Amino acid sequence: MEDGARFLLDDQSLCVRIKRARHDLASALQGVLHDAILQRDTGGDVGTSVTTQQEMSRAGGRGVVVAAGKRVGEALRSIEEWSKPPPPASGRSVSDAVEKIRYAVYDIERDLVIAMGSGRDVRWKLMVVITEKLCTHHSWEEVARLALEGGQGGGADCLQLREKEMEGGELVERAGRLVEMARGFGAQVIINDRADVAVAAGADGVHVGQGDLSVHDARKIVGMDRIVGVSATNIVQAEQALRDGADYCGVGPMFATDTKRSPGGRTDGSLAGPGFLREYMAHTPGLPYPIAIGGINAEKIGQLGSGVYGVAVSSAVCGAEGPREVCESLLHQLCAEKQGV
Ligand code: TZP
Ligand code: MG
Repeated sequence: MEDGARFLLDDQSLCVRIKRARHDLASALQGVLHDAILQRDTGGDVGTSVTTQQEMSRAGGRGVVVAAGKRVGEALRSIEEWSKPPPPASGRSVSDAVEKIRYAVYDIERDLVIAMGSGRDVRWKLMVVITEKLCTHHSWEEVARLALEGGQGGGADCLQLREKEMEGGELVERAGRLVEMARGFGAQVIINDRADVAVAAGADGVHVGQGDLSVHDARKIVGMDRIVGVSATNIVQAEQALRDGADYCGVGPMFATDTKRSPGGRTDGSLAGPGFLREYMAHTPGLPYPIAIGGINAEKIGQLGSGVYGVAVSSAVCGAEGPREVCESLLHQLCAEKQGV
């Protein structure tokens, strides 16, 4: 668990809590285990040859940390039981001290597992945000299909369904159709705002904004195996997203856009700009996978610079006469940036 906090998450505060628990345990057992080493007899231990299939493999770093958390809990419980004094019990025992450490470890385990996120691969290059009213030349379904098809280098590897005014029933139905379509292309589907719809439709995850459900609450609904993404407009929000275990961040808005407007008609929030993307990429520790968003089109994508990994685009694809060609151009320029062409 400590290695996970240290090397996978770069999270100093979790490292400190784990180290403290480790030291508290050592002090609680001081004296009790003093001569225990003299009883060691690995060769004569019948338990060493008992193994299970599950312990022979781990699902990545997250699997190691999850298994370690369970193991620590079980080990502490065992120490606690075996160090209980015989009756009549009086005064504080080693067992009481170990129990307190076990409870502290339960909290650490929860915070650590949450901070690790879903562990799903979200390294998308092109997320197309599908909103029906922006689809001016084709139906929303046609736009989604053309975006997924793309050109020679493939198409969108993720679709986000963003329908602010649609009721739950229709949303679930639409999300289900997108999921079915995306599966045929090996692409993923994210639902804007609605964690419940993401689960009901079997989508891959949910995207929340700063004013929506928190990452933690969205995670409670979609579970550890689905993706949770969050918008970040500044570095403070991005650092919070990291602590909350967001799988990716929508980093933006990069450019002025009419797509994200408040009901009053004004553009929401301030412009973050490509400078924020650079700041985000240079941050240590590393922040969640960044998807640049806001006003991105085939003409402007070059202004994002070579640091860009993935982009989310709505109006430039939904409103295009040729959504497929726009996706092709966006992806082509993204790959050219990466290769320094
Ligand atoms: N979040 C930040 S900007 C934005 C969202 C949803 C709008 C993206 O749409 P467009 O049309 O690509 O600017
Ligand atoms: Mg939202």
